[in-house]
Amino acid sequence: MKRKLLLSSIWVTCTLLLPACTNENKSFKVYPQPQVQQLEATTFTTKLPFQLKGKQTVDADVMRLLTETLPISTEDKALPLTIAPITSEQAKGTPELLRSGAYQLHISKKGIDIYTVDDRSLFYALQTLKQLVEKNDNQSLTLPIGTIKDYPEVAYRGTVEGFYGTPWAHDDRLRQLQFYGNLKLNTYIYGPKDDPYHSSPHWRDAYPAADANRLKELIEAANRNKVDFVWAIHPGKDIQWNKSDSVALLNKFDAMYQLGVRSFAVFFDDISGIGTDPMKQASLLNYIHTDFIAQKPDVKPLIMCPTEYNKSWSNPKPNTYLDILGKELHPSIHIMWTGNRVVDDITLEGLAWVNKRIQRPAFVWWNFPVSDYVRDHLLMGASYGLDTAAAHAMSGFVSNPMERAEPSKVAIFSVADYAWNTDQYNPDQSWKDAMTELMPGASDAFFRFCTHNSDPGPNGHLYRRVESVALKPTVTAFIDGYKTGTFNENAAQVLLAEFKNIEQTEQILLKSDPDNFLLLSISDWLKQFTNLGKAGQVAIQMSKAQQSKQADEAKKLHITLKGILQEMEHLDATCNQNPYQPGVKTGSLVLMPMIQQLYAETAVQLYGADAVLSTQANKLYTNIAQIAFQPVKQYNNKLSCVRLLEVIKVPANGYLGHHWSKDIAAKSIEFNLPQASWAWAVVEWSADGETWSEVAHQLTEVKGIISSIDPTARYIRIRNKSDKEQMCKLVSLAVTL
Ligand code: 14T
Repeated sequence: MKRKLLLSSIWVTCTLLLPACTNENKSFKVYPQPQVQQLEATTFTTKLPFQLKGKQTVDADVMRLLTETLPISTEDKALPLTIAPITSEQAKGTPELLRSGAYQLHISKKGIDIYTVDDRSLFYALQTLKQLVEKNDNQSLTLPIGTIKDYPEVAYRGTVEGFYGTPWAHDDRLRQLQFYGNLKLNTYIYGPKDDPYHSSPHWRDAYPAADANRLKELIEAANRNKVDFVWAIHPGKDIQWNKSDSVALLNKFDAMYQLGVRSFAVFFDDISGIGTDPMKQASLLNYIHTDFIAQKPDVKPLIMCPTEYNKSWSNPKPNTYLDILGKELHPSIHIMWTGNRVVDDITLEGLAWVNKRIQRPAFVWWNFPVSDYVRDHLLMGASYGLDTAAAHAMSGFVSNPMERAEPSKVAIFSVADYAWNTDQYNPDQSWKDAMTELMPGASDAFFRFCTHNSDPGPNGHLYRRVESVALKPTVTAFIDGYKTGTFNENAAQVLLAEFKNIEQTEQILLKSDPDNFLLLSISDWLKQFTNLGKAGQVAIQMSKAQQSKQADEAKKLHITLKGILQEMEHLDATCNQNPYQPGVKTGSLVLMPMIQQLYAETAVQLYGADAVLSTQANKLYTNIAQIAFQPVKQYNNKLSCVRLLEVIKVPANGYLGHHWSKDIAAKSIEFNLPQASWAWAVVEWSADGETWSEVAHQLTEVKGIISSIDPTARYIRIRNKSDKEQMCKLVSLAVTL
């Protein structure tokens, strides 16, 4: 109380003319974290406006940001805001201060000095200033005193909209671009796989007028936020390598240039056939470079995504694909790279390996938090697995996000932190900062949600994330106790409290900000999260009843739990019904497995072993390495698998199918393997996995339902009976029990 009074009296006397000083010792947080931040504990408060000095002409975007941040006036008493170029003297010892976007900001009671390299520097200095200025109720401003010296570690930072699935909505993109400007991200690569004018069949054709207008709006929004709008083309599925296609591509680029695009990319990912030829790719790209890019002084260097875009898919032999690109491609052309695998951590060793082959630093395409291979999950976890020593080994760093734009901001926030100030990057701190920034009114609740919605679940990329980390030891202790007949009361209390919080999370978040776009876009997962909280509480109570030999109470709670689990399955079967991984999963790494284990274990104790259906570690029954880790889904009495994007190579005698252990007969098997004909495939069943018989059917293609299956079958498979490798896609393969 005393302190407050004292402060306000100083304030009254000082704010009349001179800026006032207070000693509030607050920490001024700037995102992304500046390279050098030397701010004193003292702040000053002023009612005076600021007057531009030095560089007087600033562009409209900078002016807008400036007037949003400070009152600007030409009155004599106004404090000077001086803008000047960074001098070589200032950059002595820190040549990074001469990079595009670098700035130096100096705040004192006498005024503000900003030193810049280019327009982007000024824009970034003001973004920093905007985060530092505190606007008080009485029109005065409070500012810290000190200096910030800042520059980006990685030259190109941002996102690549490169996922499969519904492209981002126009409004989502506009919000993203503003977000990027705030976070000093300077790159947005436009390449949604499902835009037919980006890829086949229409890459040669001009956009319809309405689409072109929307793109123009996006380009303008990008410019306002000092973001390069990079327009990418994906011609490799049907390119003919003739003059007419080269001209078609240049014409398309020219049309995009007319719309305002000043940065271009060509993607050759996920194609097969003649499009993959590295010599042809290089000569087309060099032609684009010479006849288009180099002709236009305002166009940035070309970016390309290679066909072999990760180590696991690349030919390791010398003088093959990557070496050819390295040798042939004009040195200014950037080459993208996803890491050692399609979806993976980024390591210095991994980059060093590819850089040597492509003879330039790779432009990193980080496949996180993209979820197009696990569409029923949200990837809300921390952005870890990024080598803090790797910045010098990359020319750019862009994240491929989720089909849901708003929740992707959690990861994108950290991508900004990592790419701007790489060696000081702390994934956990950055993750928490993201939550505070994105959900200021309910960051604890948002943290709880993100903590339990991180892991993608089992997937073909073998990419996993930690989830529910803090709670995991408690979960393990509780389950271990339960299995050995001891009830861990302490663990139970901790879990009950957390599940109660989980149950309330949806409500807390929506109450804090009912119209929040991020929350609206994850509403199905928030609902499922509420169910998870309810199920968890009942599961613990049920376990307690069972262990204290209250069988009737345990049975009652077991039925209650069954009801909640059915509700969760219903939501999973009715919401987010995309054709790949339909459904809504939450807490799938730690919390749901715990609940399911308690549910199953209690069922065994109450009703005997036969009550539970278990599958082969929930993986496909297969001997094909490519799909060995594909998860099996179980919904009611149906075992199914996820639809895959890639072509499966089925070797001679290769098979894929299902195995279940419960003593129960299969009612039907349902499957769809396009590009396959019965010429090589045979459907077989077995009781023991050793002796196999053919399942009789009248189908003419590898698609359909077979209902008469021997009741003793516990294995079902489709096998390549030919002596050659065969190709097929996997749309569905399911057994109903
Ligand atoms: F271009 C690449 F760098 C890249 O990553 N391409 C795709 C990308 O668009 C997609 O979002 C990402 C994550 O699923 O992986 C690549 O797409 C794939 C990956 C596969 F393993 C498509 C088929 C695959 F089999």
